[in-house]
Amino acid sequence: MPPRFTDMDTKKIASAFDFGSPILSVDECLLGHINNTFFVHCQNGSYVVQKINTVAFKKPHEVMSNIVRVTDHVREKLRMAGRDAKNGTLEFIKSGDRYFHVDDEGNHWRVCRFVDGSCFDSCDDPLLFYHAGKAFGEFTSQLSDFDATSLFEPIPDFHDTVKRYEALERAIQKDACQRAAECEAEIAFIRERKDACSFIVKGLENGTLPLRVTHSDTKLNNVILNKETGEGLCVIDLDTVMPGSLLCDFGDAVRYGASAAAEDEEDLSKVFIRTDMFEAYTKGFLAGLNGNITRAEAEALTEGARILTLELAIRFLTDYLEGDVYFRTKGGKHNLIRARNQIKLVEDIEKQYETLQAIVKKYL
Ligand code: GN1
Ligand code: MG
Repeated sequence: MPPRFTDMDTKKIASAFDFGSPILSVDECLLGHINNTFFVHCQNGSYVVQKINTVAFKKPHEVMSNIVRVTDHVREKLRMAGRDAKNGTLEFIKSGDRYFHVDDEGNHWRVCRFVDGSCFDSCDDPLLFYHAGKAFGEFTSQLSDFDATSLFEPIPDFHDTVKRYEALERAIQKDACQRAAECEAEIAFIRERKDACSFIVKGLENGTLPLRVTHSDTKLNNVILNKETGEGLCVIDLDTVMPGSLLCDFGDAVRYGASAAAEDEEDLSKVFIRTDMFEAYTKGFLAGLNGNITRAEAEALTEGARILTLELAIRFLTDYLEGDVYFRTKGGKHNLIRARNQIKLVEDIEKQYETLQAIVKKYL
């Protein structure tokens, strides 16, 4: 169980941030595997309060610097386009002269205004998934004139699949929890795909793939949709905004939202890519990008989906071997179940590769 928001926390937060009116109540948000998130309801409106996970994000000031710069840029773009700049991007509140507060126990807290809309952990409606894709595409497009190299890398080598692979090999060698024997089949599956791990990394290095500002965690539940129309309203969870490849943003979204099952579904017969959902996201993402995509990127979208799914399999398996130290789990074999699930999805993407490529081609 994640820690609850205590009365003490309420007092700390109320004295550190100016909410403009007293706190009436607090609810906990259970989505997300990294930070602890709470909804704080005040007389004048609601706020999202987060305790930043400083094990994952070792330099919170760099995370907040990225977020504030990027949201300012997006806000300006929305204003210029005559769109809803108030709800269209996150707005953080300062504590003194900083965008976070460190309490006496060393916890890092931050607060942003709550954006009212729908947030889904899963969906079966291609139109909603189209809108999610469009929102993430627009986000990339709005930042296409932002100097990606000026951003911090909040988690170094976050989507460096080669380094993720090497970390897995180290975890296998160390076998800190004597779990490697149980994972032989999964390890073999990943080892057979070692070469695929370098596709995006090399593309960025040799310039065949452009370096862009990426969101880097494009799960369906990281976008708020308009409650009435289903249209994209606000891209959230901006901790991992950093320089990278658009293929990671596309691939991560598809592996999560186009899968027929949740990321931790144990019954692998339920885990496969729904082609109608893949098509909806592709169409939306490309519409949102509005031409801000190169031929090389577009042709590699399916490969991006395969690699990101493989990367998550690698990360979940590494965490299982290391004793579940990174992702929040329900205990037991949760991370191994997630890794098996992602491996099944890689297999299915490989099986349906030609079909998925034909879908992408329809929209180019
Ligand atoms: C984490 O926090 P959340 O649930 O949005 C993780 C992502 C993974 C995802 C898997 C900072 O995202 O990279 O894809 O879990 N975020 C971080 O569900 O590691
Ligand atoms: Mg999230």
